[in-house]
Amino acid sequence: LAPALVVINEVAWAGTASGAADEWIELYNAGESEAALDGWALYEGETVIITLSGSIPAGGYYLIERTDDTTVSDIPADRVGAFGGSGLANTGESLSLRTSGGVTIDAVPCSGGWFAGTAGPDYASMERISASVPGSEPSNWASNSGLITTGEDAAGNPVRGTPRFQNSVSE
Ligand SMILES: [Ca+2]
Ligand SMILES: [Ca+2]
Repeated sequence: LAPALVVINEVAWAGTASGAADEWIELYNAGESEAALDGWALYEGETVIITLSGSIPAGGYYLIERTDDTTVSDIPADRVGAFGGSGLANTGESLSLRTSGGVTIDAVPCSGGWFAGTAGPDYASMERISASVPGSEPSNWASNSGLITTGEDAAGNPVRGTPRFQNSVSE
């Protein structure tokens, strides 16, 4: 069986202009078939920060919003959770995506600092450039350009990112 080609595709680790706790993460299925996510989880280090459910169609996106579904107010979340309570530290986290069997599908090791993205005043997300280049490669990530954005935050401001949409820096 070919490994699933689901990747961590975008990380809004700083939150939004509406609230620093309004973090969100996007997954992307770069494979040619639907991926079932039941039993999968996102980790910070060895700690589960959210369990996943449902599925992602081939070429589809999966939006995880922290706190509640109004983090990206005009786009429905696929999953909502507390991200382990303390959320994503602005100083960096080591993120990984693991299957129900505990197999690591993708890893974004940023415990020493995020590869891209900005805190206030822009709150630009960290976008992956290519799904076929490892998430552990720092040069495979860039801050949202601001030229292509989707969604609004809880206060109606444009989100500086592309939740549930192709990344602005995507090849
Ligand atoms: Ca939402
Ligand atoms: Ca995106």
